[in-house]
Amino acid sequence: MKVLVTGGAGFIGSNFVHRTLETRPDAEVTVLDLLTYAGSQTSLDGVHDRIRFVEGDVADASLVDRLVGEADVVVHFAAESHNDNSLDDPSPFVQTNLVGTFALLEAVRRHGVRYHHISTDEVYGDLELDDPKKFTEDTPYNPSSPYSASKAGSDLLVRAWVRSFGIRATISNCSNNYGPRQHVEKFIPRQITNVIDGVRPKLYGAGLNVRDWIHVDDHNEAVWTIVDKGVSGETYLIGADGEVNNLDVVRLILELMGEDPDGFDQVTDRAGHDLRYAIEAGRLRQELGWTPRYDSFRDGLAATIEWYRANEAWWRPQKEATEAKYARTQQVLS
Ligand code: NAD
Ligand code: TDX
Repeated sequence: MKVLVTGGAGFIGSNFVHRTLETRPDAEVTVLDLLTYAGSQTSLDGVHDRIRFVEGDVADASLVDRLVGEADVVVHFAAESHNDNSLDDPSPFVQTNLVGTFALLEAVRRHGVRYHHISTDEVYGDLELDDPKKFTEDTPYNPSSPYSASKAGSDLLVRAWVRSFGIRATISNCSNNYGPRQHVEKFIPRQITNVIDGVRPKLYGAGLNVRDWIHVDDHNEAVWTIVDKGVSGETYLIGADGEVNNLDVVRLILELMGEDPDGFDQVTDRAGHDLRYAIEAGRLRQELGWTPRYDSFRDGLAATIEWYRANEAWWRPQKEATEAKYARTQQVLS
């Protein structure tokens, strides 16, 4: 099976490539990645000689047309992915997430290739802390940030191309991922690498916001389950019942790293900060038989900390510029 993986040099995409090569000996992988600030060739160390790597833009229609024409299936991870960046400059989010998805859909339509669209639970907006309901496939779209609006728009393009043009496509909306090779701009790697550097973790506001954490390998296993067994035109939510608030995550990181659990700073909150995400993944579990393998967030987080300790050469080049950018907008409050 010839698999075109867009964004395969990023966090989730690179883990998808590693896992695919480990578990699917028949897969021939092509990665299409623009190598933005978020993409790194070193995330594919160990597999360079087993894949084809194409440096390029998912919004480049002629390049995309050629690569899609050579594939059996497209798994589209490439995106601008960070909410804070989308508040600073939304422009690349519209270009990559909307125009890029449009280019892929047109190529998929021309070539009749199977397409899987990677999306996020953020398209559904946020929940109150005490809301007994979680997001389901039927929850109305209500995105908050330029990032989540651009992802929501890209999902709607996919749905329209299924209905209007009959393309063979599925969509998955997953909750917050953690694990190896995640950029240090994101919450968990930022705090781990801060602690390694002797810097106090930075919590937005009071830290009561809840995220529904899932290990990246569980996400990627779910993606393969949907590619193999999903019904075209359907959306599947991916989540592993991992709700934790940010304050508890920071305290756990500090504890696991042998520091005082109260040794963090509260900093300026994110504008429009979503309060809570929570996924009901019943369709994926019952209809397609997927179950997550990582059942302990504490153990998964401890392994992730070990990965960052052992792979400083991977993250060190990103760290200074990332913190300099945050320093322009975030002040320590207490
Ligand atoms: P990431 O920022 O780590 O990686 C994105 C990758 O896409 C990078 O390698 C980057 O170089 C590449 N890219 C960016 N613009 C491109 C373009 N125009 N053309 C080609 N390549 C381009 O992102 P991630 O966290 O791995 O997220 C991957 C996907 O999963 C995204 O679609 C995101 O919306 C979705 N998602 C992420 C999470 C999460 O917790 N990180 C959760 C749910 C869904
Ligand atoms: O330094 C920080 N301190 C902090 O308290 C950072 C970077 C974040 N936070 C908070 C904001 C969020 O409540 O932690 C939470 C997680 O933040 P992010 O890692 O930026 O993730 P989030 O905004 O929840 O979005 C993530 O999950 C959904 C991914 O970045 C998206 O790509 C995905 O769609």
